[in-house]
Amino acid sequence: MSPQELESKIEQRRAVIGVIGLGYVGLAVACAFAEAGFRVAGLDIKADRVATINAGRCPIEGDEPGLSSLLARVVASGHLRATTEYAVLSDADVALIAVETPVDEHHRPQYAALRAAVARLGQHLRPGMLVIVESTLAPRTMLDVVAPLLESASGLSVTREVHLVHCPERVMPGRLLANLRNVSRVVGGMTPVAARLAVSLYRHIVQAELDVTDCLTAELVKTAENAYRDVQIAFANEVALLCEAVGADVHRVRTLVNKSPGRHMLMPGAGVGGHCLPKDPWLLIATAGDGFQPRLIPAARHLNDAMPLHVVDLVVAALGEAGRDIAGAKIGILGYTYLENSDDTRNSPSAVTVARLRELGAEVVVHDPWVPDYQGHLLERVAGCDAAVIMVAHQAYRRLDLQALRDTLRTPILIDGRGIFDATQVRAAGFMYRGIGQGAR
Ligand code: SAJ
Repeated sequence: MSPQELESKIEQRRAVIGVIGLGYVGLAVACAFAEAGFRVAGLDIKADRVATINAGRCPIEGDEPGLSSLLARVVASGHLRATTEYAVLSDADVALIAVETPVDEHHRPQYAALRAAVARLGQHLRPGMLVIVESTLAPRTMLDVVAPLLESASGLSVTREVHLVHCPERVMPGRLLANLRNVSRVVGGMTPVAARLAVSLYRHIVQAELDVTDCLTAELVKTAENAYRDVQIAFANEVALLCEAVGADVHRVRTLVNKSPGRHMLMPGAGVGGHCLPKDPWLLIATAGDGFQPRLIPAARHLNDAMPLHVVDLVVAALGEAGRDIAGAKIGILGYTYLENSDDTRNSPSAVTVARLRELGAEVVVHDPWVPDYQGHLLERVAGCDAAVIMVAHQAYRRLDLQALRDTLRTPILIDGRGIFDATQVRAAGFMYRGIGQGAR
């Protein structure tokens, strides 16, 4: 199939698209292309996930506006079918890879899923196909891992016989379809023709800009945009720790800093969780090699990862002032998701705080209105606790009845990990109050 033939198949929506990996990224993009009128074969190794999708049900938990109804529609219309069989790719004109690319405990990229997907795709690759990798990749992964593996598995050249592109996803839990449609995308082509074909494809589902570049630049943009945010948050956290040390209120400082032109200091907090920020900075610097030793980006990661433990320090100090030891104390953790008003618990900072408190001998109860295991009546859950610790800025916690909370605790300590309370008001309600970045007593 020539590029011209593929381009006209794409233009006329006759191109058959295979999407490998039906997680929150792959499933959303599979549904979007199906909605645009393409025939889409979704591929996943999890047979139960495949069965759920073919039954027209969405396997993604949480509140994803429009996704469940869209999935039901495109499955009913026959535009989307899921399978575990890679053989369906033999009929595909486009193959899109959206599998996980985690890092291990040493922060090194784990490409087992990516390698498996590329190798199995290679066995069904035909000349003229367009292959797009949406997974987030360390710089040079397309050149050093994906391209060689695809060529050896297929016997085809990724510069002359097939078209290879890296188009990193920019979705966000809770806004999967909205981001997919409205956020600009970087289209990194192994060749200009590949990039042009990918642009003609994405034009069917993306209303925002499609910025054409090369694969390496696309890898750097995605990982750098998240490392950038992680460093910004780490800066806010370091200023918060400084404010505690010198007896100031970081929220007042931040408000006034942000009145200075061009300043946008982010919020200090109890930690940085989720599927992007804890991982992408490590991917960004993973292939730096000996010629370059990153300092700022790892330091920011370590600083942010220390914040859930800093919350424990605040709890221990407050208990000490109240004459209680952490061992044998009962601590109520409010919030277990990684983000406010979300049900997503991936890389939850609260998990780190809870583990450490238990290591120190505390009994810990967890409440979170968005997590089935931790739902329930808040005041009942934290009754008899020696401290209530705000780990997530859920709307439900902003409306807390402080007097009722004070009456149900055994020791009236409130630790504010997300700056959602006014220290003066909390103290007026009879609490001992400690907040991240709030050194003023
Ligand atoms: N956080 C802070 N302080 C802040 C902002 C966030 O401590 O000022 C914490 C949050 O509590 C959370 C973590 O950082 O634990 C991540 O929060 P996030 O708002 O960055 O949300 P994410 O992880 O879903 O980030 C996504 C990313 N989007 C993609 O990867 C496509 C990120 O690039 C976006 O910048 C971010 O959404 C966004 O702007 O909403």
